[in-house]
Amino acid sequence: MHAQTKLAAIALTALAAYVGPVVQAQTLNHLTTIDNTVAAGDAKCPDQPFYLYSGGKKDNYAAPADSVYPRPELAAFVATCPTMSYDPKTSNACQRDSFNLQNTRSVCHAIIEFKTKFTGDVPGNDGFSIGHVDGAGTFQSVAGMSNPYSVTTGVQRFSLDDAGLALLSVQTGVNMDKTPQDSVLDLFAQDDFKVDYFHIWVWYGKNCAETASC
Ligand SMILES: [Ca+2]
Ligand SMILES: [Ca+2]
Ligand SMILES: [Ca+2]
Repeated sequence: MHAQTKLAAIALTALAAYVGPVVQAQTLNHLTTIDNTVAAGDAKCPDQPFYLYSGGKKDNYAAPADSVYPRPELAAFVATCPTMSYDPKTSNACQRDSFNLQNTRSVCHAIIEFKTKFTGDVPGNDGFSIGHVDGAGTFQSVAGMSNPYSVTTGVQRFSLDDAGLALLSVQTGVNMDKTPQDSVLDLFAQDDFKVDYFHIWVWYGKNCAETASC
């Protein structure tokens, strides 16, 4: 093949390979890339071990699907949207999973990590949130983002900012008002992507009975 023609063919092949969702802006809510390593959490909270809560296996979306375990309140949230497991290609479905947290502590530091990829029909209107569905059925947001797949199809890792840590502390009983059954972190995401796994590392701190700063 003539050299110039060959270059044009390579360019066309590259263009054809890049057929995916239009890149959408990702807006972070109480998330930051600062201090998003375990070493940073250990340094911020030197007297505390971390707890790692996990949903799904880190298996690059491999079959079989990895189970989700949403509690009833989360399963009922936007019940018209079908719940998806971790891993399968998904369109117009919702990711729901619940994690039982400690219930008499503040949060000193927290990191989330997940892997996701766009697989559905309409990009640009999707979201990924962690929080808590309260007794009235309202999702009390702690942190999250729009268009979770838009920056990379690889692993993403963030830490919670100070406001996010304060919101998570409320869910983990800093005010000494949470029962174990209600100290749960809910993950809710929708609706055109697949998720390989979700991890959250939490370093706990003191509660209002132990500190004068509450
Ligand atoms: Ca799997
Ligand atoms: Ca969508
Ligand atoms: Ca997986």
